[in-house]
Amino acid sequence: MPNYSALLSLFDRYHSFALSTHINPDGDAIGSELALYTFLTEIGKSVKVFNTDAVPKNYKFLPCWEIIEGVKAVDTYRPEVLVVLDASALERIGKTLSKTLLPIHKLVNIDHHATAEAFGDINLIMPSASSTSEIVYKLIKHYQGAIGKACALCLYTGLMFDTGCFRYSNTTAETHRIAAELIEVGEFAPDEVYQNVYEQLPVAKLRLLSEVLGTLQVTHDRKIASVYATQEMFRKIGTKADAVEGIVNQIQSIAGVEVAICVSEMTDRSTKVSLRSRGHVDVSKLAAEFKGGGHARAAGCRIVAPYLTALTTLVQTAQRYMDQSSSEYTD
Ligand SMILES: [Mn+2]
Repeated sequence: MPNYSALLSLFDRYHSFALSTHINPDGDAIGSELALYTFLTEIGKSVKVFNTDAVPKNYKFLPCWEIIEGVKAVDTYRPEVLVVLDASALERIGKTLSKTLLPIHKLVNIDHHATAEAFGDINLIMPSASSTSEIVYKLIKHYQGAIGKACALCLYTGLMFDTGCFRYSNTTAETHRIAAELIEVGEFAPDEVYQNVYEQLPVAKLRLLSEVLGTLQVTHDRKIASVYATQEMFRKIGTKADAVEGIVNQIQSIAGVEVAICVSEMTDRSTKVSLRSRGHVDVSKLAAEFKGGGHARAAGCRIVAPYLTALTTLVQTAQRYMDQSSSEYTD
């Protein structure tokens, strides 16, 4: 069992806390952050939350989202304790923030990524947890045994997001038990949470999806599927590169596909990469070859090369991993 006590003692010892999470925050990042914010505030702590990127529109139904501040708001503020959530490396909270947001006493790292670095004074890294929200849930339960109503909604949102709505392999009986408790305590409607998070797509996102799907290649015995998105597509449709998010999951849903790859051309001419695996290939290792990270079945990286060059390299690397995994398989 992980050691919660070192972290829990900080909740008693210190008064001022700052929280942060990774750039391009997702449901687990915002959910775990707001859950911890709500909890710490309720036990009488002074808490501030600073993120590099703004709260995405579809998380603005969560309680207290307005309290999240930007990089500039840090100024000379120094919390006693800084808690970094769901970020596999400190730099993932953003270059500026990782240099300006410094704790006086303790840096805490709460994460569930398999590739997580132990950059904190206290590290609560649990790769077996479905999400950072699940870790925060357990932490609060150890502290006081009860979850607050607002906190429950934030935790549920994180849990739902990181399990792909309870579809991914990180979904367990325990995940469902926690979800059930959160629904009871939070008194929210799960279908409304789903609608808030997933059914808020701008038309441009669907137009982009249609363009990106037009680039689909299914190769290597139909086991590797790949797509790309270009700056020209973003310009034509009038959207940003982050609209690509999630498209890789659609590619992964093709029958028989083991590895799905989605690359996006960035304005600095580098290439952003999203990877998915059905299980035989650990894509976090594949991503790590390009200084990226993530989970065995969902990972990402950034490659300094034009997108088509990056894509060719990635497909070759994925093939190598698949050859390795199939030889291990038959041994
Ligand atoms: Mn997460």
